[in-house]
Amino acid sequence: AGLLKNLNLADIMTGLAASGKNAKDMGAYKFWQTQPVPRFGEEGGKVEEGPLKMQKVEDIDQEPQPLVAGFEWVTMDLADDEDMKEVYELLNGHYVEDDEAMFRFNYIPEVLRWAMMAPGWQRKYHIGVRASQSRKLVAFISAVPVNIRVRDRTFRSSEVNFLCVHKKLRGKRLAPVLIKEVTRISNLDGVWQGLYTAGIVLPRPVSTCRYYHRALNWTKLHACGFSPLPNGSKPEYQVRKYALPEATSTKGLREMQDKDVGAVVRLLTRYLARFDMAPQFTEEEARHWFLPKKDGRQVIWSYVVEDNGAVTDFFSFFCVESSIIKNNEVNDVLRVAYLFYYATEAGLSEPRDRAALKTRLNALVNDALVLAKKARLDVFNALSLMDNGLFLGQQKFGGGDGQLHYYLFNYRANHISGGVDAKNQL
Ligand code: MYA
Repeated sequence: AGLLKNLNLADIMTGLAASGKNAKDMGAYKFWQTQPVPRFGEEGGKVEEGPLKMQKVEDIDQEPQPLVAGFEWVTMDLADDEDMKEVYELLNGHYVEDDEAMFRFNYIPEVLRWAMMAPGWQRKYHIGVRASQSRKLVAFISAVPVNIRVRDRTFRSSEVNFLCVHKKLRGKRLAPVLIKEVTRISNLDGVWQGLYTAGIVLPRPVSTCRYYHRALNWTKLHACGFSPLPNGSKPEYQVRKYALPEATSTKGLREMQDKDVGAVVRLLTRYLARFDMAPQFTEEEARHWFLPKKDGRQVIWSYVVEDNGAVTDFFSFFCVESSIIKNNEVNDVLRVAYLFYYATEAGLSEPRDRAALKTRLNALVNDALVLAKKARLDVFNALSLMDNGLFLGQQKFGGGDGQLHYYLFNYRANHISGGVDAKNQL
């Protein structure tokens, strides 16, 4: 079993830095030990899955918790260019970095809008904190609604992302206040569960994945310090190793269009049913998350294979840039592709034919690499989830040192093992 969407654009870098080193005893989680999340030390054995705490909307505070003097709550208007610029600048200066500060995310407004203005979004979930005098935006948290299925139960939850506190205000317990506020707003809407990912260890991951990277433009990755030259190798050899064909190879492959949305949702729903945890997409959501928009910079690429009028395969990837920083100066950007959802009839045949699935996924992902390279992306990232173990090795992805932990808020679930380590050995 595997899971889920690697949507949390935020955590690629924290992931690189984490690997469990942040774990502490339960008692040391002063905030998290007060929250409805499973505790460390209670793992093992099968538990009954479901909400940890039941509440009523009438009992939820109508007003936010007051902030310390000098700060005030605001909701940001991401449709407004000025507000968008402020969120963009806060995140770019203060969001997730790698340990050596070599790369910093460059979240262009197109990506922020895609991630935070998904179907069902409401402005009240774009929560900011301003310094009262300077009016400066100093902290932010956001959520979009998602229907998440864990095994055979589906529930609505708030998918929380872009939690960020200005570097000068760190360590002042502002993050718990932001988390409580997004919880309160969700609760007033009758939403009692949350979904989030982080590179750091918190009580208590429902699943943990590893990052894998596949060079598309090795020369650039090497020049900026992302890819080392392996001992005994030569640059020409690395370039040859990662070379890709000029054209895709799958017959019937084409860009996804609006007319494909229904077929893609049906195929994806059947495919995702094979995993223990997955979002459930409506057509409106699939249109938002998958259909490439041609105005502005492209964020998402999606392709289908059409065979005799039927959609038999689907894959998608999105791009988030990272600034390459040298001597505190931004010299260039790394264009990073992230494998998003995919589905194929090859995984759905009865009886299950793993060899056929492996062959098909390798062909599709190889085409994804070709298309990402054509789009001038520099590296292709994927996580150890879904059926990725069937192609990561063959497609020359290398394991990164980062992990990504998946969390559920107010929902107790048995551990879900990642696709690669469990069944799909590389
Ligand atoms: S993950 C990305 C998080 N952002 C970054 O890493 C950007 C760079 N870092 C920062 O901006 C700050 O360091 C942050 C913490 C804001 C992260 N998730 O205010 P503090 C706990 C959850 O003194 P600061 C993403 O966006 C920490 O363990 N908790 O700390 C998903 C401690 O609690 P405890 C975290 O460093 C976010 C407390 O905060 C995280 O100034 C999902 C310290 O607070 C973290 N990533 O600020 C949020 N980092 O004492 C949860 C630290 O117990 C959503 N902490 O150890 C839950 C679901 C809610 C919806 C429910 C609906 C019903």
